[in-house]
Amino acid sequence: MTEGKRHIVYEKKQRVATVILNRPKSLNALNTDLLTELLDSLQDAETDSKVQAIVITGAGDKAFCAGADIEELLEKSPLEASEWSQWVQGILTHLEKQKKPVIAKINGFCLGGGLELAMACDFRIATEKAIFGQPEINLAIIPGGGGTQRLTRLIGKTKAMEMLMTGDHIAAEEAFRLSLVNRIVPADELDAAVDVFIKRLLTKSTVTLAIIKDAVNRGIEMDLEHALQYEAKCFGDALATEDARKGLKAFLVKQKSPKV
Ligand code: CO8
Repeated sequence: MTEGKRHIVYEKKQRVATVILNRPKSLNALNTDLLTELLDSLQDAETDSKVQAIVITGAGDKAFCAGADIEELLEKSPLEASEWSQWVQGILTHLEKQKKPVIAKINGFCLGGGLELAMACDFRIATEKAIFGQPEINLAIIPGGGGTQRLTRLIGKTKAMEMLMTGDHIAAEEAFRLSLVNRIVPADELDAAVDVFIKRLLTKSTVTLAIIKDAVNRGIEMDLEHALQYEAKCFGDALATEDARKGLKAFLVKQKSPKV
């Protein structure tokens, strides 16, 4: 399943596709080849109907991802940098729009482009030792993979501005307090914690999960009036599904919903 891939390990097991960023010697830094392979893996996971959830993680025990590959960045002209930023943003937006739930399993440093990647996922589950940050300012550059925007939306302007302008790292506990991550667990419990979380999701209606995801992600970009209208449309879409018919009827005869 990883044929032709040098910087990504891609596996599919029991309805879950796992994408491992695999450049541990560079703390899984994101270069163009890795990002191309990431996109390719995501497209496969999206189109494979057997896959119902996606996990993204980093190889080794030191880093999820330490950001964009700094060596590669230095080679770019300003125009190339801007075009590359748009290309990366496109991949991360593609990831965010995946219908299937995506979990970032964060096993260490989660910095710069690495945090941008994690923020495009639906959930972030991290070890207690994980470290987060947007340190680009310390290189006199800025995040170009959506960091200035997604971080602000996730944790609010006050703390986002502080993280972006100081470049300071924050510990996992602080990331949890800021709602940047969903769970923090001891390192040796990370695999189990992600498995338990995914198993919960897999008991739910796949089509309804996709509708919730779309309603949240689109609604957050609208004013409340339009967002509520959109929610009402999604509510109708959900009710029209076979799963909703089964779920509602099951309740009335005091049975569990088929997938619960
Ligand atoms: N790019 C390239 N190589 C890296 C990177 C990186 N981002 N991070 C670490 N490495 C390499 C180091 O050069 C080192 O290589 P070598 O062994 O050959 O010297 C190896 O990984 C191990 O790193 P360290 O020796 O530095 O390990 P430490 O434990 O001492 O430090 C740190 C770990 C704190 C994570 C440190 O490596 C560090 O600060 N790394 C850079 C973090 C950073 O600044 N990230 C932001 C990069 S810019 C960016 O992400 C912009 C995003 C723009 C677009 C979005 C793309 C998706």
